[in-house]
Amino acid sequence: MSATDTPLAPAPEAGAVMSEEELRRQAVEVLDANWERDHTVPSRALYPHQWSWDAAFIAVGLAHHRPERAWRDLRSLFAAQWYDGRVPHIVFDPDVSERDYFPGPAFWDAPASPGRLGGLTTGIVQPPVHAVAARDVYLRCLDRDAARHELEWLYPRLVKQQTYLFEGRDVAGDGLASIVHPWESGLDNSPAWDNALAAVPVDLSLLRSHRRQDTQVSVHSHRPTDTDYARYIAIAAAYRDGGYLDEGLLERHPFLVECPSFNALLALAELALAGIAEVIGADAAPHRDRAEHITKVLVDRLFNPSTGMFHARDVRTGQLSTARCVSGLIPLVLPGLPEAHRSSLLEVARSEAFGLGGELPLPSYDRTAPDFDRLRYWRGPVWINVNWLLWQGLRAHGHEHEAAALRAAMLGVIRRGGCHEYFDPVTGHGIGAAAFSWTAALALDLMAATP
Ligand code: 2M8
Repeated sequence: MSATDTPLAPAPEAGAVMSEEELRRQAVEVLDANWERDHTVPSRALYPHQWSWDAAFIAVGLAHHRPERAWRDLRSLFAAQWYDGRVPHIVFDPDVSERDYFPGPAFWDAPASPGRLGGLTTGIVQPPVHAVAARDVYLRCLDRDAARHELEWLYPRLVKQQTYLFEGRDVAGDGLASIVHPWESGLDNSPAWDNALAAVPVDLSLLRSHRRQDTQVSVHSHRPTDTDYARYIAIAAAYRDGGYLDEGLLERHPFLVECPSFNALLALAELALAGIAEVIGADAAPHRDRAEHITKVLVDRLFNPSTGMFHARDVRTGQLSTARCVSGLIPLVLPGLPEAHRSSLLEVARSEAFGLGGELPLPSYDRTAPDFDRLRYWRGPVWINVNWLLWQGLRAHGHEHEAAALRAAMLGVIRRGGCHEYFDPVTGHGIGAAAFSWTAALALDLMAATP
């Protein structure tokens, strides 16, 4: 395999722009090629298993193409849910060799029954965007009876997922969920974790005993540094060696952070669950109450009036990060966000740091920061999933004009570069894996929406 995934459709000529029809064909081709038995892989070479939040974004796109696969993907993921409610961040495909992805099942050594229901998995989680996806897929399905049946299967599992997060992971006891690993945020090497990570000792010898696989199939300078990776391995090993238990984490775990994006999505999931509850005849009120409560705590604990946006909080020190990351704008997805906070986030989003309204989608990190890195993964590049979430937020708050501009900017980079994993925030060129599932899926969703 080459350095990145081989594009499936012929790459457009330099400077060429695909028509929406051509993009639709490419997106469908990517999703079909990445379908594996009962789930979609994010990318064949780089990520050959099923990832949790990827599965949700992918389901949103599959709803436009193969709705039965959207439900299948979500079912496969939730079939691997642990008894305590956690939905693992990766469900490993037993047919993929341990050598093809690190850290694989042998490293995670997830407990056998009764700790989990089935399947080889990791023991950490990712942002809970699945209820939002399930509601979206339901709304797209023409066969409402069949879709309601799927929601009836998913609902208790989604509720368990939420309960695990807001009870099991409320490490600080303040009503917000903590992440125990940067991978749980989905924004792996975001500068949001730099302060908290600085306290984790770096043991580079871990990279001799555990060989990185990502840098074999991707460009090293785009991926997290070896220093970061050594820390990732140490933190994951610490959680694993503690039996994946969440009691007493504050006393023993080296990385505990409250992420504004993770918690905003936790609240948004409650709103989606309220909608699902109405469809299947369950009680929607507790979900709305919980969404309101999480939104309030988020505003009280993670908003910094001097930067006008949200920041990650290191639970071990109580300090808010000073980094201005796109995760700090994601609470815009919440319809119940107070007016002052909504307008403050918009101001930051429109500023030079993020450039909402410009030709390119928002970068993952403040463009004006001295350590802004246009190529390195979540430290600058444009990602379609977070922009898609912001687009939803803009629409929820009635900012139709800016939502339309952001939609055009997202489709613009994908039509020029193809369904890449991420995009250069200066040139808009596609980088990372070339046939990346969530970009393909969300492109289908964006094209189906009214501008
Ligand atoms: C990236 O994360 C994985 C670890 O989970 C990796 O770098 O190997 C992130 O972009 C994450 O958000 C995403 O879910 C995953 C698969 O696309 O890749």
